[in-house]
Amino acid sequence: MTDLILALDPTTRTDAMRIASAAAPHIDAIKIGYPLILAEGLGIAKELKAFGLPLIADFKVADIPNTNQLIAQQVFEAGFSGIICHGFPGSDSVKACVNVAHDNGGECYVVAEMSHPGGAEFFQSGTAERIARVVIETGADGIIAPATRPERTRILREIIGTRKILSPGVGAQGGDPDAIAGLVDGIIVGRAIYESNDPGAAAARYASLRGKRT
Ligand code: O7M
Repeated sequence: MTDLILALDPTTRTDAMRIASAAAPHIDAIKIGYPLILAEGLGIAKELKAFGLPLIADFKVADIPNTNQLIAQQVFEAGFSGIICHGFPGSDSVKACVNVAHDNGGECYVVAEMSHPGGAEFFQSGTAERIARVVIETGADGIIAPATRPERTRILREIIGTRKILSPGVGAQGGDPDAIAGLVDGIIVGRAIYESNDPGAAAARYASLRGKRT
């Protein structure tokens, strides 16, 4: 079964906890990043852990290896089970995040290609494919690849084999769960759940649409 990952990007603790609570029975993981953490602080991670779901830190870490390592250490000390970094800084920077993640029993995902229209500008000149190969070289756990362009995600799947693909862009960005769910290990859904009048029902609907990984 393809996982359903909630992108929890509201900017107040009250909204975040209300939405997480309603969605929790229907989702497999929660991803948070700058919107919520800059608004409410890193401590929100420990509160969200109470839902008993894997918690992924989406900081798209993109620095030199030493700084990446320092950031990743803070992430896992805060209670996260996964971290997302960028691949374009190079394999040594990715490896720094992978090492800290694995030392802490966690996972590291690398952004290979982004889902928005501008994501086609730089990632599609061979960069995404090179980043996918960095994932293999560094032992990272998988990639982030676009639900908005299943044809590109299919190409990246051929490079990364059985490593995981988590795929944002379903819902608000127009990605079709039917077109992507069979190709990936997890779909990431944000606004289509957290902006819904009934986030629990919206999460249940995406849970029923995500299908099986083929
Ligand atoms: O469903 P949305 O569009 O409201 O939210 C999508 C989430 O996925 C949001 O948290 C984005 O920051 C994130 N995301 C993308 O939308 N596109 C990408 O290419 C990559 C990510 C992401 O999660 O990167 C790790």
